[in-house]
Amino acid sequence: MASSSIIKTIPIMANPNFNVCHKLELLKEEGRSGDPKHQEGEEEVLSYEFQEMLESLPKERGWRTRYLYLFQGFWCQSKEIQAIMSFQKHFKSFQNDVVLATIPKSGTTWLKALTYTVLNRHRFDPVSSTTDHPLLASNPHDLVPFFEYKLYANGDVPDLSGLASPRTFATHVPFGSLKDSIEEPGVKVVYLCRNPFDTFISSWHYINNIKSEAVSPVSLEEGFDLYCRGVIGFGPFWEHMLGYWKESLRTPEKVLFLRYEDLKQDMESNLKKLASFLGVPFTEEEEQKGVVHSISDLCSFENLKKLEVNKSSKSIKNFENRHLFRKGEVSDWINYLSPPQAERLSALVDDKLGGSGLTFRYN
Ligand code: PAP
Repeated sequence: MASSSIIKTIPIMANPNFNVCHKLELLKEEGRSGDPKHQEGEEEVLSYEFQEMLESLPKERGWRTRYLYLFQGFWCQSKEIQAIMSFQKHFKSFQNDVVLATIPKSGTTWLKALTYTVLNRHRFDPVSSTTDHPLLASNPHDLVPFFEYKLYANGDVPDLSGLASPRTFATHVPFGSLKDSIEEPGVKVVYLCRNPFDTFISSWHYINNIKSEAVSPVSLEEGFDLYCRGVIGFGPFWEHMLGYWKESLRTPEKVLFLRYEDLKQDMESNLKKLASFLGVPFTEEEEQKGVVHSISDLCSFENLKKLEVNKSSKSIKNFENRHLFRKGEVSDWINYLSPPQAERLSALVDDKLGGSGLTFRYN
């Protein structure tokens, strides 16, 4: 399907200078080598102008597509760039919009589940509605859509004006590339940060599970080197984290900065922080009724992982949901990184984030 849609959307004959081999390279890059199983859920609508722009960007070996491009100061795939450009051009924020931001593998799925459940708890009671809560039948990515993978994917321009308030979205885009789109007063951003060691290990596993067969696997050593050089989707990780961290210090009423490890250690006080920040604090009555505890349980790794929808269905970009629930632990990196690798990453974190006030717990 993709190859025929490409021929339709890219008028090769209209441009005599156009290099057909180069177009085929771009196809391979996206993992669409003509094999239909690599094409599921992906439409090819790259314009000439876009491809020219792409070719002007620095590029490096990609993790799950052939290349990552340096776009607006961060690394991402061509299809993501296309979606982000459409998002930046067309998205209009409303007062009360909520945007969940993460670098991949920091607990995005978990944050989506928690935020959706907190915001919708009067419609869907997390205490009593144990059988008909939307989280039991839908993956969190289907309840809180990404700008770049869902709403604006393929350069689409969705009509979001009719969505119920507060509209809740998600993104992996760094703060610098998001800020102009969320200037409306009252828009709130929740950033979830995870220690870079576990984020790397989680990314490495995930990408090798979902990548197309057309792209060779990334070894742990190679992936680690790319990660430490900042070459990972939406990275460098330190710039992603620092962007939101600094903004959370500058405008705490607009950006809430949460940590994965803190949620693991003390979910209830972090849930209260989240609900207050979103303008829907828990009442004493709710606390007594066990609402906070029920939300924590409903959204727990153990509960989400065992649901049928998360074992056998697909969500983001048609990838299998089961890969989103691997171990859900803090410090799994110890099982993978050698002492020299741990030293290298530790020194990098000190160098890039030292003095910022942003610190991590690794166990
Ligand atoms: P995404 O950015 O692609 O959406 P994301 O959800 O951030 O992925 O990352 C998945 C990680 O969060 C996995 O970590 P692991 O590889 O170290 O296991 C996954 O297990 C973890 N995760 C998913 N849901 C939960 C949850 N409810 N509680 C804790 N961790 C979770």
